Amino acid sequence: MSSTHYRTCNLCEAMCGLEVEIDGTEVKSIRGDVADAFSHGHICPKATALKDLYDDPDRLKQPVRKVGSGWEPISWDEAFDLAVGRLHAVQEENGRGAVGLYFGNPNAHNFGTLVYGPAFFRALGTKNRFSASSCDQWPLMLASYFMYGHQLLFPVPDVDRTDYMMLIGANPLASNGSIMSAPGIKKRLEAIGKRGGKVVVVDPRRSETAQIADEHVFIQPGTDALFLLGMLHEVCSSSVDLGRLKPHVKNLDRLLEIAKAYPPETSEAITGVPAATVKRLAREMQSAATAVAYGRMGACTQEFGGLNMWLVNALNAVTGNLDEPGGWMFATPAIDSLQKIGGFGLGRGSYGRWRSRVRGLPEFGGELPSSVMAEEILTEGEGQIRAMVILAGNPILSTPNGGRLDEAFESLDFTLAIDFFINETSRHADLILPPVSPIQRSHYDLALNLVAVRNTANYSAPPFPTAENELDDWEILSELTCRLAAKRHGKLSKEYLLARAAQKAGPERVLDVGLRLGPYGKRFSPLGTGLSLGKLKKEPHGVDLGPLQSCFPERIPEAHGAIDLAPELFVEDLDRLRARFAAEVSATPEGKLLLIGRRHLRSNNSWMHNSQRLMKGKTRCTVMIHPDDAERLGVKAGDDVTLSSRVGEVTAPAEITGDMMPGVVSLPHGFGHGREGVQLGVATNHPGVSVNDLTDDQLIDELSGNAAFSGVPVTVKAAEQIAAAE
Ligand SMILES: Nc1nc2c(c(=O)[nH]1)N[C@H]1C(S)=C(S)[C@@H](COP(=O)(O)OP(=O)(O)OC[C@H]3O[C@@H](n4cnc5c(=O)[nH]c(N)nc54)[C@H](O)[C@@H]3O)O[C@H]1N2
Ligand SMILES: Nc1nc2c(c(=O)[nH]1)N[C@H]1C(S)=C(S)[C@@H](COP(=O)(O)OP(=O)(O)OC[C@H]3O[C@@H](n4cnc5c(=O)[nH]c(N)nc54)[C@H](O)[C@@H]3O)O[C@H]1N2
Ligand code: SF4
Ligand SMILES: [Mo]
Repeated sequence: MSSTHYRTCNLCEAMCGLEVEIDGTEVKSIRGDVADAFSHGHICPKATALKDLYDDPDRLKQPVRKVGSGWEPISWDEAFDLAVGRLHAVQEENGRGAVGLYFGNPNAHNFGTLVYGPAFFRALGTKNRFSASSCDQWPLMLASYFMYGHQLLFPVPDVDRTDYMMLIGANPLASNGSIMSAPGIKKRLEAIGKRGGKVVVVDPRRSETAQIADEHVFIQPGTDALFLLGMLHEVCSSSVDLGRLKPHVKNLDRLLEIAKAYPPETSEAITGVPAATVKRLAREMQSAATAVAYGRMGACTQEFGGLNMWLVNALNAVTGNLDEPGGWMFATPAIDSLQKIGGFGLGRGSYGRWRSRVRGLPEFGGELPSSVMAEEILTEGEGQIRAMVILAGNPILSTPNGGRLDEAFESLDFTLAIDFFINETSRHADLILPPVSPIQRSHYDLALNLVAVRNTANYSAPPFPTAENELDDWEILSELTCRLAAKRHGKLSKEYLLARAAQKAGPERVLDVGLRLGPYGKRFSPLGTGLSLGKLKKEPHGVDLGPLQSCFPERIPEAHGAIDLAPELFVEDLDRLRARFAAEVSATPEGKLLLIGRRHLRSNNSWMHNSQRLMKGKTRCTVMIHPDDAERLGVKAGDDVTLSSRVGEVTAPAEITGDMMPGVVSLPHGFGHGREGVQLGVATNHPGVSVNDLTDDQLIDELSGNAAFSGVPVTVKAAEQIAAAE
């Protein structure tokens, strides 16, 4: 007999409510939950692929150990002993830093790993920690850390109430929004126009979002900082309105001084955005009743990502839109990770407490940039990484210069992957520990509610009990932590006993305490209206907690003081910007085109390509190129073109489109499944090539250490011509 189960989709940031038909342990169907407090029935095609993921015959259900060139299933007990034995041995011999750790994107959608990850990291005690964040939103977090005093004070565009929204380097129609959890974003953006407002997209490609916007502005990849300085110049030279936050900011004078130096006329030849357009956009933003400039992936993952994120924040502040309805706001989640509860709570962040061994790049928030991973593995000497733990990540396809990382992983003494697939990265592992499929576990969005456009709370219970032999990520992590503690300190040690006690408590306990003590919690309404886990369990469609609320200055950590409109570190980075564009009128080196990426609604980074339902149709791993460039290079639609960069070369079919800015080519990330040893039946039939075999580990935003995926100079040639010449 089938039953209906309600849960939140874990695949992207939109947190859509799902209605899942279950029969025993069989998933029959997945639809949008029209009663969901946040998504009201919206879903995208990926939601139904959660069933494919659950049913996937390639998904591992038991630990496997590498034997020769194959794999052998082993018991959990053996697997845990093997993992802990090897990690401990490597660290005993070479020091704690000899084990590196990479934390991938799906962890942001998994409260079990968010709760149990930190104890495992502490137990490993390595300073060689990496994550997908340094290939993503580090610049934004760095700006929040230095401007507002907390790396997790993520500003969110108040899309539902704004009159004017400028999207810089974001394509929510494909991504469904990022650092902007907003299910049904298309409707939300369209509603801005319907209430008399305007949407502007600044992007080197006329993206899906640009196509529904009121205006699209082409920009040369990697030059957004100059565009934003031009905007700031225009706004600041007429009037600055800090509104009620005026007494709580510092360094406004410094910001004004900087803005003065960048009239848009001085940068139009570099950015490709005419000065007259910048002036008009600045006037529009300034005169709109409410407005927000929102910068995301495309603006973060470039050489000046840090500057961009500072300038976006500053622009919102000087137009009076910081922390105001319709502007650049902050969520107040039901479990507030910023809140200190009895001394616990996530730290404000840190910067530069240590540096990477080889390149000397600073730590941020306890992590080093993923771009240094390969060199830290390959460069011999004291402190070299000899073993890696990969937790829900696929860095071979998702970090720059994946080819070099491939080589690096080959050289390791031991690799542990916590993943349910044998993919491009985990094929290097000596041992893979597979968690249950996401649809099988309980779910609460601990991280994404911090970046949502509306405050809601929703808990999903597991749809059916998991089988005896199946473990969730948090169980894997906590068992590793316990056994590591036992090995190092013995079974009577404080470390071991605490780890066992934490394991016994389970992550739901943390949810309950977090909800009760949170801003809508039971402790504020003892008569029972406040939130607790028990209360949320009775609300399968979640609860609505209302629109975003202004929260400054209260939410700024006391230790930080005022909002810093021009932090020193960022101001100093302007020298690098000046030097970079001093000699060049064009951002593009002679004879090259600039490479950017793109997302597709039916992809999810590198790991949902094993669903037939999502992969059917035309090949998506194409090189988008402007007709003028194609003609000049003698490339016709569908021809194979070869792109080469400093680090590598890939060949993919051309897709000629006037949606590209001339001089710019685009290739999506997350493909490249043709590597030997990948065991993904569907994905390997649609292998594509990896854009990160072209992106460069040496090309980073030097301020934040974030990878610079946008604006990589590449040579483009028709593959046929290369073959003929050889
Ligand atoms: N060129 C270029 N590169 C990019 C980007 C780009 O736009 N362009 N985008 C970047 C961004 S924004 C990101 S976030 C990163 C993503 O980078 P990663 O996080 O490294 O990569 P994913 O593709 O998300 O891979 C996730 C892995 O986790 C596994 N997995 C999925 N769910 C679970 C789970 O519940 N538990 C466990 N244990 N494993 C799970 C999957 O099988 C897969 O192996 O890529 C970055 N790389
Ligand atoms: N379907 C799907 N959804 C996803 C993901 C996925 O892989 N597939 N990944 C998820 C993840 S991890 C993330 S972080 C989010 C990201 O979500 P978004 O931040 O919306 O990122 P993208 O969709 O990559 O859009 C980035 C845009 O920036 C543009 N761009 C590139 N370079 C530049 C530049 O130099 N300047 C400017 N102004 N624009 C530039 C690109 O053309 C592109 O349109 O999406 C999430 N959602
Ligand atoms: S938009 Fe995102 S959260 Fe919603 S159904 Fe699609 S993948 Fe899931
Ligand atoms: Mo991301």
